[in-house]
Amino acid sequence: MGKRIGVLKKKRKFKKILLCDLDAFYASVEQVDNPVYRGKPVIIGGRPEARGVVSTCSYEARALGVRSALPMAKAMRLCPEGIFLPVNMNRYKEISRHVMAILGSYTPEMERVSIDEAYLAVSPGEGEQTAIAIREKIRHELGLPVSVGVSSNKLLAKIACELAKPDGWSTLWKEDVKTRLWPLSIRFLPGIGPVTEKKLNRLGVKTIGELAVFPLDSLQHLLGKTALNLHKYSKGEDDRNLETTPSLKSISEETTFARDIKDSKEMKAALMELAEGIGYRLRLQKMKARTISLKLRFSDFRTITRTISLTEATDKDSMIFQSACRLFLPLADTFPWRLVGIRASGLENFTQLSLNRGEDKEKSVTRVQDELRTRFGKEVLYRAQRLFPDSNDNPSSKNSFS
Ligand code: TTP
Ligand code: MG
Repeated sequence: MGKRIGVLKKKRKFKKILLCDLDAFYASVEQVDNPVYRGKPVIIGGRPEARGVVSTCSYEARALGVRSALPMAKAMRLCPEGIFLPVNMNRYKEISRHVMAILGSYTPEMERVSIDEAYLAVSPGEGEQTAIAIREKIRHELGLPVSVGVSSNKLLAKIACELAKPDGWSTLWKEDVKTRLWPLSIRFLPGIGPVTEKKLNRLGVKTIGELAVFPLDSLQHLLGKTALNLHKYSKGEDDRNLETTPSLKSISEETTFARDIKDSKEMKAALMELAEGIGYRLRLQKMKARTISLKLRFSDFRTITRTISLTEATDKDSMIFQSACRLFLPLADTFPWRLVGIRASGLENFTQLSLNRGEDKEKSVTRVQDELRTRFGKEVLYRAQRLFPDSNDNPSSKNSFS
């Protein structure tokens, strides 16, 4: 009878959880941007003379004992041949936005944990294939290695990812707990830092398996409230939900001029740059905007906004630029201006059905530009109109804003 009840019991299918974490993130970005650094010990951090510490380092440097948070001076002693670089945060943030946009294109259920790490929840049958697809896409589009852990909860997905590093993916299921989780050091568990590790080690608890069989009341006596969670973790149990990021409502960019401007041509050049920035970010997020707003601040700090609704949602630089120009036209004699901004709202998700085939000329030029911008930063892009300042079509070649 009991067995028949088991058959009748509805089988619940749980979503699979993925943890994606880029490998040696800052160092890998530098290695992509500067091919001569590839395969070498690259160490990113503060200046040694200012008692700077290591932010991260490539796996080649890790092999020599260098680690995050180590004093830079010590890293130099350990690795005199190393390539030591400062933190180029703007570049890492730009790449991070692209990584997150790629991850977000696989599922709306995503929790961003840090600059290079996010949890995703996907349909029950799609864990492994999504992990493979994500790794290929990030490698292909950005040249970066990412490790992915797949499981049924956040804890096991995170540990699976750590076991797969660098540049790999793996699974860790509840049925693997005894064979694969229990032999690991307790340091793999969230909430166990060096202090807790020492306390537990003193009681002879070194592995997760030893923690799992340690009496809960003794653990509570030693560690207080955290004990219960740790005990659950040691059995591979974790009921934390994904804290998904709210969906994007608008994308805006603005620029304050180095000096107040009066020239409509300079304004249009600024609008073009802003439109390109917004178009790029829309395309990264696979979004199109239905509404474009223009924000103008005058020299006396008065600020106005004007808005236009489009008949068709767009992610094209030219359409964003033209809309902003239409909004600006009636205001062309309201100078001097201190600041200008563009906002794209009424955002809609769209799935790019075809990447290369059947796209118009503007689309294919834009795609190449986006790839360049992603790889080398926006400074690499010089549109023809900036290279040919005297052309009639060109409103202004001067880039007088910051
Ligand atoms: P992590 O993902 O912890 O480290 P990582 O990507 O460099 O290496 P891996 O994931 O392969 O172990 O952190 C992401 C970035 O955050 C890292 O590249 C640099 C920065 N960071 C610091 O600035 N200081 C730190 O102490 C740590 C741990 C990271
Ligand atoms: Mg990382």
